[in-house]
Amino acid sequence: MSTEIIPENLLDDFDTRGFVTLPNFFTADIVAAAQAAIETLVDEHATKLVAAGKANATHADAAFETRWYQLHEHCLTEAADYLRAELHLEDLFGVFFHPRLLDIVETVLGNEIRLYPNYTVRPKLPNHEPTAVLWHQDGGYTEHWHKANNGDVADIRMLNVWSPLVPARVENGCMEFIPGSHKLPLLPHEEREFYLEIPPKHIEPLAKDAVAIELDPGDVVLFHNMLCHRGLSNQAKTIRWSMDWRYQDARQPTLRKENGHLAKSLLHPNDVVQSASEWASLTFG
Ligand SMILES: O=C(O)CCC(=O)C(=O)O
Repeated sequence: MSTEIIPENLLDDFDTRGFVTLPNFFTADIVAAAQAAIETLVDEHATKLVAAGKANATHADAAFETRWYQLHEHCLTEAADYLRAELHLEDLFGVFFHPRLLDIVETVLGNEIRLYPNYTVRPKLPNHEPTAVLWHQDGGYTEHWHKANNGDVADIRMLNVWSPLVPARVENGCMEFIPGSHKLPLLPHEEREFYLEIPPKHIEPLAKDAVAIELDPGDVVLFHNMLCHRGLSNQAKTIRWSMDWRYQDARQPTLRKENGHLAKSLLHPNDVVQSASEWASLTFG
């Protein structure tokens, strides 16, 4: 593997702060393909909503940034907060299995890499509590929902990736990170109506150092599984579409019932997802 493709100081920054941003990482054609893939899903969804009498039109000419809201205007409580099982689309292969991204992931995780069974597209609606993600460490979810124990979670070697499909700013609900918080053990997570949350007494002393991660389509941020982070609420009038996914050292258990999909491997090269059509033939899990 050539080292010149690895941004300078990536490993140092990642180790110190728990995250690193890669501006302009995906080329315009990869971003356009991902947006088109999501538009196809929105189209299918629109047809179903109209057929069910929940939307009065498919709003086919509406902009990507507004259509999801227009479709759900009369059934907001039914709007999906995220899309997961739907993401086995040929046009998303270039994102999840991006060779240069996987080379960078390899420098952190080693050469056995799985796409972890938690890959998501989020349409964050304006002023919509179910899509404002509260302070958490990803490990908190694995422990709480998947009954892993705290120690197992802390040992998981995972790299999270987040990339917007529209410009993400504080106003429309970008991510916020607490630099260095990945070095903490797993903090308590309490169940709220829509998400888990690190309770105020644990997070408030840390949150004064939080930084907003404002990114444009094509930009990518890599962050540690134990980093304290949240997705702000969307105060704008348009939808904040984004993607988040994770890679894990494939030699470890996922601590979930799903096994994910192999992205890179010297030990089992034949089990690596090879092509867009193979990705589209697989299912979430
Ligand atoms: O996109 C968001 O608002 C939250 C995403 C998140 O918490 C994550 O990727 O772990």
